[in-house]
Amino acid sequence: MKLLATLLTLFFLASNAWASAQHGIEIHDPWVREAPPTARVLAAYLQLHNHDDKTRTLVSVESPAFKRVELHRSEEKEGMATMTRVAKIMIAAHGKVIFEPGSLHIMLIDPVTPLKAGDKVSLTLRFNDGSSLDINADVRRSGGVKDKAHHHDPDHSMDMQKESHGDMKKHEHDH
Ligand SMILES: [Cu+2]
Repeated sequence: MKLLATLLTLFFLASNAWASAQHGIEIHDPWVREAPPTARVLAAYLQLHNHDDKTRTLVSVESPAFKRVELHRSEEKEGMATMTRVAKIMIAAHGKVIFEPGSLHIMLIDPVTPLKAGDKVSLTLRFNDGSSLDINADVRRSGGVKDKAHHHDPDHSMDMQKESHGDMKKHEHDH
């Protein structure tokens, strides 16, 4: 049983997914968007899967790499991108919640040291039942998803174009 647990851990680490048998929560593909070294705020994204028969509620996230961490949702209101703080996030039984650019994100405030692509950020996800889950998020340039909330960086839109080219090529190969 212990060996199985070790093998499962290795599997999840290799596929960049984290699971907690304790409460049936699985985290997929956590990543932090790289920002200029002077940035005071970064955003983390991930997918939360709930394999349990009960709703799970994420109440907070902590990281030793940041002074403060908040749960946020980006929205477009009357053509303006806004961010609202979210107190908790419910993950329905056998449901999933996706944190992605332009929508839900984990707001990482005041980095202890500047982070760059390739670095790892450890995050602790806390749930309302007192349980928690430790994960590592990769710092990356972009997730390839269009981000309406942080669209003011001209260099960044060039990255987006490069990425969508890459995706198109991949699709051609698939056919
Ligand atoms: Cu935010």
